[in-house]
Order: sequence, then C-alpha cells, then structure tokens
Amino acid sequence: MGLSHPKSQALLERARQVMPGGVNSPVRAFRAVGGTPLFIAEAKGAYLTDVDGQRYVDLVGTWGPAILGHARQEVVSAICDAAQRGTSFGAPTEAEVTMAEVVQDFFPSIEMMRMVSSGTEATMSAIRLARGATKRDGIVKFEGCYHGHVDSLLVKAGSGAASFGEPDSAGVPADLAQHTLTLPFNDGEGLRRLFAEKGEQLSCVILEAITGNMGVILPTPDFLSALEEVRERYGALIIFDEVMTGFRAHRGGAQAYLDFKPDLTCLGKVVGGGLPVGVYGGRADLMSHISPLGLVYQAGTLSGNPLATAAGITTLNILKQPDFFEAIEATTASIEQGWNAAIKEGQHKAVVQRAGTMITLFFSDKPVMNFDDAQACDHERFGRFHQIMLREGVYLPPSGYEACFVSAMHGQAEIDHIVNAAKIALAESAK
Ligand code: KE4
Repeated sequence: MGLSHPKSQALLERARQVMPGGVNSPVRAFRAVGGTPLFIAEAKGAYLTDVDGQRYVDLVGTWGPAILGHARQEVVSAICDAAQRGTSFGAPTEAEVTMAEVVQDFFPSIEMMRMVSSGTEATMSAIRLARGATKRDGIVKFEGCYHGHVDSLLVKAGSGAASFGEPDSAGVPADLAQHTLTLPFNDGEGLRRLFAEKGEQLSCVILEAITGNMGVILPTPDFLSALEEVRERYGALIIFDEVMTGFRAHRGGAQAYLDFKPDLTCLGKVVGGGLPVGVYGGRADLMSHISPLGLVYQAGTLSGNPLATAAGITTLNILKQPDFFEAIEATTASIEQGWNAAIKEGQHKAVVQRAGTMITLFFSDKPVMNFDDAQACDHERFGRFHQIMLREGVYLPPSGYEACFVSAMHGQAEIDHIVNAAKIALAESAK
C-alpha cells in the first residue's frame, strides 16, 4: 500500500527501547492512522525528507511553528549568531525586552507578559494566575480543546455538564480534576447555565477560541456572546489559548480574527520560530499578581533564553512585513478551494474548515461544530487517506483531530501537488 520505510522502521525499533512508543510526543507515533512513523532527516522550505530519502510536502509544519517554512536562512543565522555569544545566562537580556515588544505589536491585549518554554507552561501559568487573582478554584474548559499536558486541563466532562470534572489521564488526582468543569464547545446556553449555578466559584474560562485540536472549528456568535456575559456578570477571566491560533488564524490570532479581547492570552509554537517558547500575558493588573510583584509564583531556567528569543524575534519581524501573512492565507484558501472542488467532483462525504493559515479536511457529511461532531467523522477513512497522501508525497498530521499548517514556502507547485494528491486519496480511501 504505502512506500517502504526500512530506516524509519529500524530507528523505531531502536527508539522503542529507550522512549515510550519510541517517540517524545504521543501523536508522532502514528497510532491514529497506522503505518510507520517517519523519522525525519531534514526539512527545508515546504519540504521534509525522511531517513529513507523520501520527500514530502509538509502540512504539519512541526504543529504550527514553521510558518516561514523550514530552515529559513534569516532564522538559522540569528540562532547561530546568538549562540556565538552564549546560549543562556539565566539573567535578563535586551532580546527578551525586544521580544515582548514585538509580541505586543501583534497582540495589543497583552499589556504585560512572561516567556516560558512551552505552550503547556503558558496555559499552566495562566490558570494559576486566574486562580490567584480571583481567589476562586474553578476552571471551565471545553471538550475537544487541548491546552497541553496540565493536570487541571487533562480533564473530561463528568457525568453531567455541570458536574465535577473527571481526570482524562492517569495520574491526575480526582480531587484536582473536580475543580475543572467541561462543556461542549460552542454551547453558549450551557455556559450561561453553568455560571448561573456555580459562577461565584469559577476563576476563568480557557478555550481555543478557534479550535485546532479537534480540527479547525469556528465559534458561533452566541458562544462568543456567552463568554462576554459570564465575564461581565460573574467576573470570570477569559483566557484565549492561542498557542496554535496565534499568528496562524490571523496575524493577531483568534482574538483579532474574532474581534474579541481576552483577559489573558497564551502563545507558543510560531512565537518561538521553532525553538521552545511559550508566552502568557494580558491585562497588566492581572500580571501584577505574578512573582516577584505578587503572590502567584512562576519561574523557568531557560525562559526567554537568547536562542529562542533570537528565533522568535526574527520570525515575527518577517511575519510583520506587509502582505506576508496575507500571502500564506491566500495559499491556504487555494488549497481549501482545491479540496472542496475534489470533494464535490467525487461526491465525497467530507467538509473543509479553515481559519487563516490553518485548515482541516473532515470526513463528515455536515459542518463540524464541536467534539461530538468531530468524533462522528469517519476516522477509519482518515487513516486510509493519510497513508495514501503519504504515498503521494504529502505529509498530513497523523490524526483526524488536527489542523494542517501552511507556510510562506508553499507555492503554486505545492498547492497543485496537495490538491492532486487529495483527489487520488479521496477516491482511493472511499470504501
Ligand atoms: P506544547 O506544550 O506542546 O508546546 O503546547 C501545548 C498546547 C497548548 N495549547 C494548544 C492549543 C496546543 O495546540 C498545544 C499543543 N498542540 C499539539 C498539537 N495538537 C502539539 C503536538 C504534540 O502534542 O506533539
């Protein structure tokens, strides 16, 4: 069926001896789609080359960061230059100040911020801040939204929507999970009801305002109104987890795309230009609770380190250029049009949902509005589709619950390749 990947297979056997599943992050194991997880030898522009020398147009973009394309020369040079002056000092540097000022250019709602080293650290810190600032323990999240492997956010809905959350991972204490309440995404009425019942106990609502972790799903106007209402009426903080949507749904993230001002924002991925960076920040009055100013503790040895800030600043300065983001958005729209034409031509049960430069093809016969809809998609067919796309030289995220990411280096040749491969894979994956 697919190509043979003998070197990846051999490396996988070696890797399994020393890492769980042979990977450093579960989704990389290809469990959801089958086949051999590819070990990548190098990446350049819009392309990946695996250890067996096979080349693919990349639509994972290392899960978002590679918006400029892989190994962008300006970014590589900036990292190398910084490394010559030392990789980390554990002391303040001018680059961190510059980085924060550049982030504010994209996200004016982030009046003050802290850099950390991952999206998980950003969301973990943001909810601790929300709890510390409001002196409330409750958190609200939405089914299908992923915010990193934070204990309080690895929680699924309890028996009833307004009941206590239950751990969504072994190792998360039930008496911690109970403070996290979960609702369906886009359930404005459910949010209003939950707050009517428990509003005084709830510190924040954290969400991917445009989701990526169950595929690309846009919020309804009523859902956004409900967020405003519960903030206004109960004093809950609205936290936008923009680790994925930041610089992707729009150059100013989901908050710019939706014209919604959150109280706190979490960033990751693109903000570090492919190096480990997370950011959390927002209203200055809230951030003043963070140590050493206030009583909410958060720290990190490599936070704001010179290599990551060099990569981040260089990436964001390129992204700031006029029409730069718009060109990537236009490329993504061309892929969306091509996929839709292929779906229509072959009368396939599939829908395409896009926000800016992130896009998902769902095997569904109706729009996908929440996690139930996402779960109802034909994930078996997605597995077949994924393997055929690989055979045709296109590297998709190995799960139907993810978004594809396009870069500045995807041009017309890559668009044509991606669309033509999808035509073949749609036809061959149909049972
Ligand atoms: P990291 O800790 O992986 O940097 O970020 C966690 C995170 C937080 N918030 C959102 C909205 C995210 O999408 C993520 C991480 N996204 C996944 C992709 N679904 C990263 C890929 C992986 O887990 O290997």
